[in-house]
Amino acid sequence: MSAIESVLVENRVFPPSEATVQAARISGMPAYEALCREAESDFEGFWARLGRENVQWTKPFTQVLDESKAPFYQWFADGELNASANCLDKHVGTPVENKTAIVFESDDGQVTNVSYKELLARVGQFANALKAQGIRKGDRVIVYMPMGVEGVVAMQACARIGATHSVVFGGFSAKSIHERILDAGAVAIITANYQMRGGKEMGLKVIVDEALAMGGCDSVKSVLVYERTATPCNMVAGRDKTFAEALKGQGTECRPEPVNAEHPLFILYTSGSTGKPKGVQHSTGGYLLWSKLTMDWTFDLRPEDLFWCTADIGWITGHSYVAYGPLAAGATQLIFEGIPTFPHAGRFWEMIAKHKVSIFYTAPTAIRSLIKAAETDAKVHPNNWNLKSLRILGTVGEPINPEAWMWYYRNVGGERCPIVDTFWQTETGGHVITPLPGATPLVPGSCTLPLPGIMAAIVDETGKDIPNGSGGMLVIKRPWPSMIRTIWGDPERFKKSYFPEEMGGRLYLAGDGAVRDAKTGYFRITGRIDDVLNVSGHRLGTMEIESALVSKTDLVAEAAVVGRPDDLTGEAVCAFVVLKRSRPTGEEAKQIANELRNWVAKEIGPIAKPKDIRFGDNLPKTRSGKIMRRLLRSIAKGEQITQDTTTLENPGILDQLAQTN
Ligand code: 6R9
Repeated sequence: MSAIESVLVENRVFPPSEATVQAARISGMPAYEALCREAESDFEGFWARLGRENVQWTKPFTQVLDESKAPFYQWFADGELNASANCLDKHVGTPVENKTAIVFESDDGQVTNVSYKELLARVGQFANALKAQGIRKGDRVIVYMPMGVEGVVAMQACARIGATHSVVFGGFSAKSIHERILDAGAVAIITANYQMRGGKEMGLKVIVDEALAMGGCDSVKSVLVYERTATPCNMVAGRDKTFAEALKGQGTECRPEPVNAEHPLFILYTSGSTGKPKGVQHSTGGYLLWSKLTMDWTFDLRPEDLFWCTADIGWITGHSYVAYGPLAAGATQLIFEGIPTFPHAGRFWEMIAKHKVSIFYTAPTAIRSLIKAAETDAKVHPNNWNLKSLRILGTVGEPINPEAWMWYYRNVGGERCPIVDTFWQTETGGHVITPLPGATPLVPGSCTLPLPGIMAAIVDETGKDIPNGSGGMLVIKRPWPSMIRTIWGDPERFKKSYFPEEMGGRLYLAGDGAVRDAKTGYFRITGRIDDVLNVSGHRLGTMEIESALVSKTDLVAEAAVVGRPDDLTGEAVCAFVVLKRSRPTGEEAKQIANELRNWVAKEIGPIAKPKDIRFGDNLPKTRSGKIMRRLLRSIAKGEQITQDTTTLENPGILDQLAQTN
């Protein structure tokens, strides 16, 4: 049974225990419903109240929502604040000041604690170093860093001086960095000499050098290099400085630069349905409000919690629930440098026990791979560790299949901890549809109900509501503070991608299919409806991988990429390739397939490597020359073709492509 089919027949319900309800911030469904009613009856009043209660403004806002330039919505537009001050300075003089902000565990298991006070000093000093490099409010700075305190310091320091950061995940290639430097017009890059993952030292600076050598990067004036390891790396005189050099002589006090609520806090690139990644631009005020408030609501954060979000700062989850949300909420959080399987696949459980983690937030793909590991090696099963400190579990990034949900619930949460299956996107800035641990009865595989103020719905392609029980497209009908503001440098694409005219131009189109339960109204996400794949919780555009393949011009004539279901990674990348030479078979096909995989890894990053590569003399096309992707999807799944193929230019090609190479 497919994951989606098994979700559709799911009927187990897990209500929160009475004790959990009693102790929760949002206590029981009536409290949730009251908040929803408040948002419905006085939308602006609701958000104004939350904006005042959760954010410190250097200049209070008087406007709440400005729709005059819709769909370019503005929130709290005349207010001023600083995001870093809201994460750090705010706690000075409160009990949080001396509390541990970050417990860092390195790849090799060394632990360092950083208090809020120390973090503030480090961010201040780094902010001064950035200013000394000539970096100013409004400048764009690329951050290409390993997981660790320094990455968070770099992001916070940018925010402190009003520079807009654009974090690039450490697994992305030189080409990807190059694209982002050009698109963002970055003036500086913050990176590390190496990163440590699974006991291996991997070069980061070398990839930055390669990106800068690709040309057109004159905007980049400086590169700051964190020396994560003692191994030297290439340094370019006049351009590159180590952190130690840059920080030398800099004081730890740096006045946070007040910025307008709509000032771009960051740009984060994500895959869309064309070849070019989209620079999702976020605001400061609305974004910060939601990352802080969802810490309180979705994770029901308490002062004594130890919060652990396993996401890398290179993804939106690492922005909202590592770099900003936990700090704004005054939490103590664990940051982990390494990978879940090193030195053994029980590392996560071991770390939860060692640090007494109480809130654990990870991706379904990690859970599935750890289930597999525990099934083959009893020594890494979670039951080898004491996980009693856990109070709340969460998932993010992709639909979780009920089997994995049940395993997580039983074996990690001891049937005691609510699981918050949080649906959201780079574009939404924070959670939008999710259970509340002290209110929502849970159904495995369902992200349940929208957060108060989030007007989620399911509609057809004209924007008309679809009754519960039938599938359609997920939309959000009203703006919300942490929503994407635009695509950096491409407002037209923003409008077309997210507020299509065919639907009236005012509904936010998420790009996911969904269905609501006929009785409960619970949402179930059925997956992307555009050309975006979700592989291990990472978004990949099929067009992006196709462009990477055809850019190997000496070999590839044509390529089409589709997804197919995969037990471990959710979806897997499947590429159909026509070569410029004759179609290879046997060993030779394997060898060329490997060559192409490595090529894609170099062009985009290892996460984009196609799992399957099939070669054909041609691709199935309509007479007008359109590639029939739905047929390719069926072939990729190994299904019998039952669709009508009479409009195909070359029906014979299907048999050839169906043969595995
Ligand atoms: C936060 C994040 C967004 C896409 C989204 C959807 C999928 C995320 C999900 C989920 C089902 C969940 N997705 N959370 N699908 N249930 N709880 O992952 O952002 O990288 O932009 O990906 O991920 O398809 O559209 P991002």
